[in-house]
Amino acid sequence: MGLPIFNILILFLLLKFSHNVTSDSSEEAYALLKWKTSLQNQNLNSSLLSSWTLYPANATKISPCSWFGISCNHAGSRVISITMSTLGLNGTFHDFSFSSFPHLANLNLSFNLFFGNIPLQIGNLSKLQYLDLGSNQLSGLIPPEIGKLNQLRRLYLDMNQLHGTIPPEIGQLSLIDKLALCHNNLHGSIPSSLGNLSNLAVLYLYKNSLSGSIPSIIGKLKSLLQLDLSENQFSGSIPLSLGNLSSLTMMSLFNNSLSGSIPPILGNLKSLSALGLHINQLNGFIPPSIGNLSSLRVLYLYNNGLYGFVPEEIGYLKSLSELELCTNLLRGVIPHSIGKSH
Ligand SMILES: *[C@@H]1O[C@H](CO)[C@@H](O)[C@H](O)[C@H]1NC(C)=O
Ligand SMILES: *[C@@H]1O[C@H](CO)[C@@H](O)[C@H](O)[C@H]1NC(C)=O
Ligand SMILES: *[C@@H]1O[C@H](CO)[C@@H](O)[C@H](O)[C@H]1NC(C)=O
Ligand SMILES: *[C@@H]1O[C@H](CO)[C@@H](O)[C@H](O)[C@H]1NC(C)=O
Ligand SMILES: *[C@@H]1O[C@H](CO)[C@@H](O)[C@H](O)[C@H]1NC(C)=O
Ligand SMILES: *[C@@H]1O[C@H](CO)[C@@H](O)[C@H](O)[C@H]1NC(C)=O
Ligand SMILES: *[C@@H]1O[C@H](CO)[C@@H](O)[C@H](O)[C@H]1NC(C)=O
Ligand SMILES: CC(=O)N[C@H]1CO[C@H](CO)[C@@H](O)[C@@H]1O
Ligand SMILES: CC(=O)N[C@H]1CO[C@H](CO)[C@@H](O)[C@@H]1O
Repeated sequence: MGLPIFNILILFLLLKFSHNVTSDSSEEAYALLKWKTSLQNQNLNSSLLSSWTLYPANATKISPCSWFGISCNHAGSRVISITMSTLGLNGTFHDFSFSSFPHLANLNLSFNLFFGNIPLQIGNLSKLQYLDLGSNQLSGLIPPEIGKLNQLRRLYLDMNQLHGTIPPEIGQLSLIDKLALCHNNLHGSIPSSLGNLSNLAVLYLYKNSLSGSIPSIIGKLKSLLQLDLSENQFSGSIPLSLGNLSSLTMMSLFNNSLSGSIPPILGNLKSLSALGLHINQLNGFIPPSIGNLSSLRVLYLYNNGLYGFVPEEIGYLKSLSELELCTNLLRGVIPHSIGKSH
């Protein structure tokens, strides 16, 4: 006689459990559909977004988990990834309900036609690890709320029309390893808080209107492999602290207004394979320690005010395949040994 009650209890628990599961991912489904209707040009790749519908033929519950570009956790209860690159999608984030996706780890909408601002509600995606809004037509400021995304590992906002300054709050993203804000209209200086990003391997800030001197705190980023600050308006001298970036494989500082001489300590960067200091106002001698950069393949120093003799140590660079020194005040002959490196 106790058995039916037991069954009813099980049934009740099952219903309650499945009700919870359904309501989580169905909220996400409704949020995605609301956003979908706001997207212009949605017919461009219509066959792909046509899976975004409440009642697909074989559906047993309302869930976005089988929709194009959407991935869920194992339980199928929560959206963890939205990946819709290169779909020609034109729209804004105005109708994107950021607070509906508390488990989202990956949001990749790169190479589309999204425009308008990045809403400050983006800070509500508290589980986000990968955020790629690169190669769109976004404008406005980078919201400081991005600093709340403390699980973030990659932040790509490159190739947009973002303006304003780099929010110091980005320095709170302690897990980040790739930061690309390049090819926007950002101005102001590099916030010193970026020196806190101890896991940073890639820092791309090129093609903006950033100014001021390169903060010496960049030399604290011991994990850095690639540093590209080219095509900005940085001035002042190259900080000596950059000589501490012993893992660096690429340093590109070209087309700025850097002055002073090339610090001999850059000869410490044993992993460096590309060094671009061209199109600046650097003067002084080329330091012979450059000959210590045994991994160097590309060395561009052209279009500066460098003078003196080209050091014969450059001839020691066995891997060097591209060397551009023209438009300087250099004297003497290119060391004979250089021919051997070609
Ligand atoms: C529904 O069917 C399609 C193919 O017809 C399949 O790819 C998809 O995984 C199915 N969805 C579910 C929830 O079974
Ligand atoms: C995107 O949509 C907006 C608003 O409808 C429109 O003004 C703009 O021209 C569209 N962009 C492209 C590249 O089609
Ligand atoms: C986003 O997707 C594009 C295209 O698939 C890919 O190249 C890029 O690495 C992705 N971004 C991130 C942060 O994973
Ligand atoms: C981050 O950097 C700022 C500025 O350099 C500094 O004041 C702050 O104490 C740092 N925070 C952490 C957590 O290291
Ligand atoms: C240098 O940067 C300026 C913008 O700051 C740009 O107009 C110019 O074309 C760049 N020059 C080269 C040679 O890349
Ligand atoms: C760079 O390293 C030297 C020791 O090699 C240290 O004295 C100096 O403070 C470091 N500079 C920075 C900015 O970390
Ligand atoms: C670096 O280069 C300088 C000048 O060529 C040389 O005197 C010095 O010994 C080199 N240092 C190392 C660590 O190789
Ligand atoms: C996956 C796919 O088919 N993407 C296409 C969507 O539309 C844009 C613009 O027409 C194309 O460039 C993509 O290749
Ligand atoms: C639900 C939730 O966390 N909402 C927050 C989203 O972000 C805005 C702006 O930071 C906050 O004001 C909300 O409280």
